[in-house]
Amino acid sequence: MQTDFQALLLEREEGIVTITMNRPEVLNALNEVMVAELVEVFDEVAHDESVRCIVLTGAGGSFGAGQDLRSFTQARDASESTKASEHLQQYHRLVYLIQEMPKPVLAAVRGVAAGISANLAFACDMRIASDDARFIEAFSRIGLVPDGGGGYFLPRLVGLGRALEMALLADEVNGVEAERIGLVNRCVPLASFEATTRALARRLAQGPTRSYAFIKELMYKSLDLELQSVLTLEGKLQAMAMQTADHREGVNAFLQKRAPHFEGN
Ligand code: LHQ
Repeated sequence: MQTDFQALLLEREEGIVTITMNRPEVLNALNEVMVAELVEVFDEVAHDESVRCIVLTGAGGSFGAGQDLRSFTQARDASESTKASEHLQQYHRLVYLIQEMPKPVLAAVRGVAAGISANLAFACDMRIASDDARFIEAFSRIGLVPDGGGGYFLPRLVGLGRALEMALLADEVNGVEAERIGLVNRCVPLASFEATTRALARRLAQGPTRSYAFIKELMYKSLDLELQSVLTLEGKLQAMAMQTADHREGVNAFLQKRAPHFEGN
């Protein structure tokens, strides 16, 4: 796996790949290079069976400040490839890659997560925040609509009322409040943020990875299906899960009164 990136740091350990957005001087705002590199890495880890959990985070005390407005404006003024649809295509690829990733993707958010950066966190499977986290659906501050899947994930995470409030007012939601309204799974003190993130990632990386992939497929597809189709899909996925070695290991471990050791297949 390539590790030499301009705008990302990549760390790989214990089946966990940590992707760190790394432009701290602009609070990890996303430019074209960073988005292209994110697409490349997410695409690569999707096919790497030795990777069993992905952590997305930011360098230097922030998660990300959204689209880099300076480089975006410069490119637009130079009328480079800035038709909104072209620009968004890369973000949409990224959202699909996260959704279709056959293993868990955990967003680890400390500091600010604004605009598209916040929405990328919302597209992940789980979110852990530090108590200094600040989520800002910043789009309406600059006369835009939530992009990068925000219009899909946000109302599904917090309900339509809170989603509309966050998008219309673009006020900050802090980590504690984010946990209270279900925007993040856990909010932890900054001092224990890294250790807690690591422990959760390790736990996910040691889980039954194929079952996790099936769970993701079931849950995400269910959002757009009626009951009958969900039950049909459930049957198909359960049949596949029952063929896995980790299913057999889980049952054996239970019967033998020991902890399971999942290999991810
Ligand atoms: C930045 C940025 C930034 C560049 C901080 N860009 N430099 C957009 C456009 C078109 C099509 C498609 O999609 C999108 C998607 C989006 O993401 S729209 C939303 C874009 N993001 C924003 O509107 C947020 C802009 N940033 C802010 O409002 C503040 O910086 C926040 C609230 C995030 C943080 O505030 P502070 O903690 O007070 O930090 P700061 O403002 O002092 O920022 C530190 C530095 O980072 C500063 O640079 P400087 O050279 O002055 O020290 C900022 O200019 C730079 N920076 N965000 N998005």
